[in-house]
Amino acid sequence: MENDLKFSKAIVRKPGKSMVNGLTSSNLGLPDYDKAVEQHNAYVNTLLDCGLTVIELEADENYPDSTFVEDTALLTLSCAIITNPGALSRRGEIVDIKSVVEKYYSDIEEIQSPGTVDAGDIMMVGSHFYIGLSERTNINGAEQVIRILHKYDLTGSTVDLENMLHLKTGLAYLENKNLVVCGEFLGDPAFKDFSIIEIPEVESYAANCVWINDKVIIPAGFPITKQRVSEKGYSVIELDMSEFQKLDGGLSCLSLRF
Ligand code: CIR
Repeated sequence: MENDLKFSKAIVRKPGKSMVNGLTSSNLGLPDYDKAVEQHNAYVNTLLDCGLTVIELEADENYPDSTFVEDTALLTLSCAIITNPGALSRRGEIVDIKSVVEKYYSDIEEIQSPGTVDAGDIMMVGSHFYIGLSERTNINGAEQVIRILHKYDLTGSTVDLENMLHLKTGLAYLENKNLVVCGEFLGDPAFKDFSIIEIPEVESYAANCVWINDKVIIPAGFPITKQRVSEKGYSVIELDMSEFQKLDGGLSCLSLRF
């Protein structure tokens, strides 16, 4: 495995009022826009506290799920890959994201139909990228990602998903070989060489947490996760994510870190 990398920047997008029309399977009710804005502000402040420069984009009311910027691009140390989101209602999000990413990357690649990819399905572990095959990311899209990665001396492999929305709904890499794992990924031989931090089903939402420069951000209200991640020596920051959870969105989904 590679040396730990340090992120210096993050791209985020403010939630829009249209977020109430976002895709969801959660049955937790409609998100409250004002509360979501507050939670998003707290998220941005936390990224700043972690030492990142935050590029904050204005809300885009045309795309109810556009605050979940993570799905629109894969940002690696060598290149950026603009995805082709699996949900039709999200496909147009990539146009604006591409224009932002172009300011920071000279090597930009794009996934082409019929390939579809949501980058929430891609987990970076050093120079290797695990790509979940989900309802959003198909094999054609995953193979395009792997081909592109090879051009830049990076590697990728696929992981089958049964129930989760995205790969990182149930996995989070915390560097130093530490991997947060929940649900269907527990016991998966693909992850046998990691030091596993198991998240019980009752706290499954907290499996989507984020490592930023040796701090780990987890959603508030998940004491077992907090304890298990803290025990590994990380400084843990908790954020209230209730309004984004209503749209199946987790902490990683709200930013592109690079
Ligand atoms: C969607 O279904 O696309 C959004 N409501 C949630 C996206 C969450 N993104 C992620 O897990 N990377």
